[in-house]
This record gives sequence, C-alpha cells and structure tokens, in this order.
Amino acid sequence: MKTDELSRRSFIKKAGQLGAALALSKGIFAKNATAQAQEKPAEKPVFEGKEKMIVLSSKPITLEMPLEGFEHFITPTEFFFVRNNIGMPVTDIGKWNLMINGEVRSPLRLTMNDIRKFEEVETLVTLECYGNSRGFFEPKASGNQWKKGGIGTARWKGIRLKDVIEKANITDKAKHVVFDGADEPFVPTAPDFKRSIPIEKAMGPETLLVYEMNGAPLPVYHGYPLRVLVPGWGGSCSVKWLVNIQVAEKEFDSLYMVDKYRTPINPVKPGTKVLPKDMAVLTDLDVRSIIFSPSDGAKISTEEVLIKGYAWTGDAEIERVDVSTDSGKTWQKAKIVKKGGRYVWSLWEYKWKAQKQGSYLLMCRATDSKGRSQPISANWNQDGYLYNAVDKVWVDVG
Ligand SMILES: Nc1nc2c(c(=O)[nH]1)N[C@H]1C(S)=C(S)[C@@H](COP(=O)(O)O)O[C@H]1N2
Ligand SMILES: [Mo]
Repeated sequence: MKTDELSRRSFIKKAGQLGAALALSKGIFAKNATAQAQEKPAEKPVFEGKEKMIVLSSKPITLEMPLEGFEHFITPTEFFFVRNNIGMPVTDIGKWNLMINGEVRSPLRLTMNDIRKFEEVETLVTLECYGNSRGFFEPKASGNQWKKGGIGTARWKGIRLKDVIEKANITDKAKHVVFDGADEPFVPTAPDFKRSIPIEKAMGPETLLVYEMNGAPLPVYHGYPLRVLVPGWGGSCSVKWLVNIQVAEKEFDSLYMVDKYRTPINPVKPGTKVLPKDMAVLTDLDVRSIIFSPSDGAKISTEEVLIKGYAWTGDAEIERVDVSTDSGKTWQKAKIVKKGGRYVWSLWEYKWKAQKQGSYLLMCRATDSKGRSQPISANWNQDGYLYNAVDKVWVDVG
C-alpha cells in the first residue's frame, strides 16, 4: 500500500541523534531531524524506546525480547518484540482511514472516530511470531534466528472485527478476509505484505482491530494507528498499520501466503525441502512452554531454586505443565501460578533442590485442551515455523 515518502524511513539512530528518533517514534515527524539522521549512518543501530532489545535485523526492523522481559507477566512495551517484513510507515491520522470492501454489500470507509463508535473491548492477548525459536532448529532453517523472545503479552484495546464485517454486510461468497497495511517494500519490485485469514476466524469474537497497547495509543512499531489482532494464531496474521480489509472468495495469493508461512502437510525428515503445493497455510499456534529462569548455562547453588516459565497454545487452553530435572527420565507437575486462560500465556513455577553438584538438564512440556503436547525434538520444516520441542536448559549446580 502506498503512503508518502516518510514511510520508508526507519527508526535507526545513533547516540546523539535522540531528537530525530524520538520524533519518529512518537509519530511526530521532524523533517530536517530525519535528514540529519540519514546523512550520518548509524554505527550501531539502537531503536528508540526499544534500547534493551536484541536486534536481529535493522532493515526491516526485527527486535527480540531478551530473557529479562519474561519477568513481566504483561510485557512492557519497551520489551515487546518487533517483526517487520518490509518498511515501517508513519501515519498522519488526519489523512488515515480504513476501507472495507470486496465481497460486501455495503463497502465502508471508516475514520478513527467511526472506529471508536463500535463497542470497545479490552483484553490481554499473547502474540507470538510463527518463526519464534527458529534458531533452535537443527539443521538450521533459514530466516531470523529467534531464540525465545519472539513473543509477548500485552493489554490491547479495540473493537471486534466481526462488528465491522457485519456492518459491511458480507455476501454468500465471503470465505476469506485479506488485510493490507500501509507498509511498503524497500524496492518497488518486492511484494507487499498482505495476508488473509479464513472468515470463521475473522468472525470469532476474539479477533480484534486494536488501537491501544498497554494503556497507550498503539506505538508505530506495533501498527499505529490500527492493527488486526488474531489471538491464538501466529503474529503474521495480525497485520499492522491497517488501511484495507478486503472480504474475498479465495485465500489471498501473495508471496506471504503462497510461499511463506506454510508448513508441510505431512511431517518430513529434517533437511527435506518441500514444494509449496505439499504445504498448507499456517493456522493456530501449537502448544508450547519455555523456561526463562534459570537461563541456559546458569551456575546455581545446591539451595532450593525456583524454575520459572510460561506455557501457551493456539485455539485451545493449557491443561498442564510438567517439568523434568533429570534429562527427561522423570516428570513432575509444575504449579501454574498465573493462569492466563484462552489466548494468554500461563506462568508456571517448579521448586527444585539439586541433591548433588553437577550438570543438570531441565525440561518442560505443556499439554493443551486439544490433547496436544510437545515433542522431544521439533517437527522440522524448511522455514522454521512453529518450533515447539520441549524446552531444554542446562544448569551447573556447584
Ligand atoms: N503490515 C504488516 N503487518 C505485520 C507485519 C508486517 O511486516 N507488516 N509483520 C507480521 C509479523 S510476521 C509479526 S510476527 C507481527 C509482529 O507484531 P509486532 O511487531 O507488533 O510484535 O506483526 C505482523 N504484522
Ligand atoms: Mo512473524
């Protein structure tokens, strides 16, 4: 989707150019400040408001949450991961509107004021990139090498997508809903980021159009002024900087549907290349749990330690989490200390006291209400999606 020239500028800055980056991060554009920022390329990229993040890539911007971010049940915005596939647009709200067209009897063009008139919903939702933890696949899968931090939980405020779609009055042909954001590729020949979800998920009461995150207007990084939020499904369904919702008969056929975000229909041996026709578009997330404390390689004492982690899943609920402290020989039930419920991660703990010094392999495994559980080694796929093997953390007790 085309916006103005400013949309292609990124948030990269270097120390001493705080002003320009700050103006950008707030969506207040200062023309000469940005020109300066561009003349002197950043030596080490730092992203305003996201200084504590691990930079996986700067163009497009991909920022991973460090382990310390997991200490917060609701992820502070400064720790919330960022995944852009192409550019990042800064929207002038005075010019912005949302178009709803396609297989509808009454196409709509809504301003932010119109959006605000629908019934407001505020809820916690955990968002995870389909590629989170790709960095753990063996052999290596191509793409951003995420560890555990391609996930976060925020308090989102917005309206139900279903209310907007119902107002537009869909035809009998409506089977999919295509979302387009204002972001553009860095080169005109590269494909735009546009994705679709099936109408059933779009009409689910959980699927939202959100304009607030953690009590503040949606930051530019996360889709200002409006994004889709598709709980339980991978982050790529939750299209940011939304400008168009097109109701369609068919699944959208862009690169981001036909080539990416697909997984083999039948499991394959690690390293096997599969053609798109033998793959299907990803839908809901799989069941998963991680340990965030202690961290891998940590040195701990023979005193009692608290093993802490999260568990989450797709269109289901977490039923239980089991922990092993002896390389998977025996498993004990962890205590769920904060149950997130559907679409929100659950915080769990397990008290453990090592009997003697040595190296220990800690593991965790969650089970969900669909009866799904985590495999010992991940289901390998060439693009490294949906990594959900039992988490493995080595600790040294000494
Ligand atoms: N318009 C647009 N929406 C997008 C993307 C994008 O590149 N462009 N990236 C998607 C992907 S792959 C993910 S994982 C989530 C990340 O959301 P976040 O950056 O707010 O954490 O946004 C999704 N929405
Ligand atoms: Mo993603």
